Amino acid sequence: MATLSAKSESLRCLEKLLAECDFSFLSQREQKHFEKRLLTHFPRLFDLLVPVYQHRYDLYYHLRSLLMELAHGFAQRSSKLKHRDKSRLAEPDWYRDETMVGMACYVDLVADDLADLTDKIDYFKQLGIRYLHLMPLYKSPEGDSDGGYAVSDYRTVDPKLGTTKQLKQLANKMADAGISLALDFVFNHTSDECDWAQQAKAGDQEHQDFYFLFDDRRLPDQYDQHLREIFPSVRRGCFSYLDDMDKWVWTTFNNFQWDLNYQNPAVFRAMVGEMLYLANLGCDILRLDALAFVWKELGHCCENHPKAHMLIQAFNCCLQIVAPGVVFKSEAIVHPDEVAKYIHPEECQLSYNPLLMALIWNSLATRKTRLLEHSLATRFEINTDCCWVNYVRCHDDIGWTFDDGNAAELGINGYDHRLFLNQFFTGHFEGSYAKGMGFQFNPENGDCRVCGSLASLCGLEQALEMQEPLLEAMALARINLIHGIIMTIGGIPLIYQGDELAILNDYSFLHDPHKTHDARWVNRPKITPQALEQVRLKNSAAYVVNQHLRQLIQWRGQYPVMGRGTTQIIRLEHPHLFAYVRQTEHGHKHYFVANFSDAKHQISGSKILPVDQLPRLDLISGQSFSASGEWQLMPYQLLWLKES
Ligand code: OTU
Repeated sequence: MATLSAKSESLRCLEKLLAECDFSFLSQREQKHFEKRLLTHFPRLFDLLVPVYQHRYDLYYHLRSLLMELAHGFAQRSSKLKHRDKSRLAEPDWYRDETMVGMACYVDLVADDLADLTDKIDYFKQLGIRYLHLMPLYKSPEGDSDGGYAVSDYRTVDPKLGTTKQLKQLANKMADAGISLALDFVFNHTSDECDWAQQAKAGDQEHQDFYFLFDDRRLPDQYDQHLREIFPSVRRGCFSYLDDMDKWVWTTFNNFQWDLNYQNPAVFRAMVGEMLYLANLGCDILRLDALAFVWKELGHCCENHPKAHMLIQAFNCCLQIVAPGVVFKSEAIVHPDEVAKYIHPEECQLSYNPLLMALIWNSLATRKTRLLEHSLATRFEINTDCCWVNYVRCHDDIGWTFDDGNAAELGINGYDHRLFLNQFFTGHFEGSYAKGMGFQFNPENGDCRVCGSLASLCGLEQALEMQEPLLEAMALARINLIHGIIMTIGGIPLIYQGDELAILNDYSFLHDPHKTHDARWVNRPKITPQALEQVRLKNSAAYVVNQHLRQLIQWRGQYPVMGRGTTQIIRLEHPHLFAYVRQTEHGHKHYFVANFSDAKHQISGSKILPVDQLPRLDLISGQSFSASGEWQLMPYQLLWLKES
């Protein structure tokens, strides 16, 4: 009866806390509602926080402050959002809808500011976008702010972009247009200009305890032995020296991004406050930035620690109490075994799918599908209440996060293969069509990642330079193929700004002293009116890609199997083809076959369709395919065989 007694312990604790807390700022009705939520979720929150903070004599005090934080968050949640919470609770898997298609963009790269973006909502709506991730738009340091991921104040919109009021208006207008808003919850670190960091610099002990500050290198040296270097070209190791304080501070990323110390429960409580503030702005999805790093312990690699999971679940629990209509999206760009561990209805309902992303690029480089098929066959399936976010490009670099074991099973040496992929996508491999740039080369282990826009990595930039129509056609076929896969394989497709226009690399960052050291800016282009104009020019690259994407989105939205269905990877064992099937619980099926090579390939239909099936229509080519036939796939062709 261990769980029963544990539960009663948590409820006893809650009873005491409630007796001490003054919620008079809530109406009687609201108090009742809030306490009901607490009764349901507090036991779990308690069970998560007690083991994490058992070393703290003052945990009870922190729980009381946390309860007050939650109550304030609840008080500040508008009735409109509470109403949305109610409907989401009635349909908790709303994000699995077949019409869900996402896009990620920077406010100032697609518009002048928030007000201008509000006027441009129709652009996204017309394209079929149902969720928009706005890259960090909070106050951050002038100059280099890691693209906004160094947050100075979570509660202030970057004045260059507008005001909080405008952000709320935008959220409202987006909701009216049926578009969900995703915002970043950057909770692993703050900028060194954040109020907490400023107070720490001024000598305030309470705020120094918000970070990992060290008087000398003794502990940093011990930690460093086990840590991976994320930005090795910024500095070696994970700590930065602070001149003014004569101390070392933990900085996983840039020197100006100070890691928060979650061993201190005050940090958890404070960040819950910031999280609820963001939720109450009216966002639907919170993207948990760099979530793998939030728990640090000596002797551990400090990524994916079991306590990181407990913390994230605890954050989610707080969300269930105050803003249950909001879901978490995991940004774990780590080993696939570890990515999977963040995905759970009580942890992160959504997760980027970095394995699919990396292996799609791998298949384009090698023209082979073995690793893609072999890895996804066992790794694609996740909790059915959760959902992958499938993407091919984002604002970051591409990291080759496949499993070396899976590669070895096919006779591929993971280490050597990554070297090849970096060579290929930076255009250094003979015959490569890709024009990418290396990112964060680590001289110690040869590790490197790749940056570049979708179009440039697919060969469009090279083809246009060479003025080779055939190469251009191939590049466009590659783009269309991989857009087709993220649209159909199961989960929410997430398009990256400019990819709907086949925008090439933007090298202007090389002349900006605040950006030149960070090659990721090559894939953060400004979407100019001229770029948008391209779409009108029939047969321009932008036109071809855009038309295809629109068509895919429209088809996707027509078939429930593209929403709340399941995916099965078909073990074709064909060197160049990749196939999967989507299925509803009623047995409706759509089949997909992709050719990852620049040559034609054949396969017999019976390898995909059961022999007793009627011929099926391919939505994309309009041709019919039967189980008894030999199917011929053109270079980079994708078949979408709907039910007849
Ligand atoms: C995230 O990415 C953001 O997406 C980046 O834009 C930020 O710079 C960074 O966090 C810091 O806020 O290192 O190169 O999963 O790969 O979290 C990208 C591990 C990053 C990291 C990922 C991080």
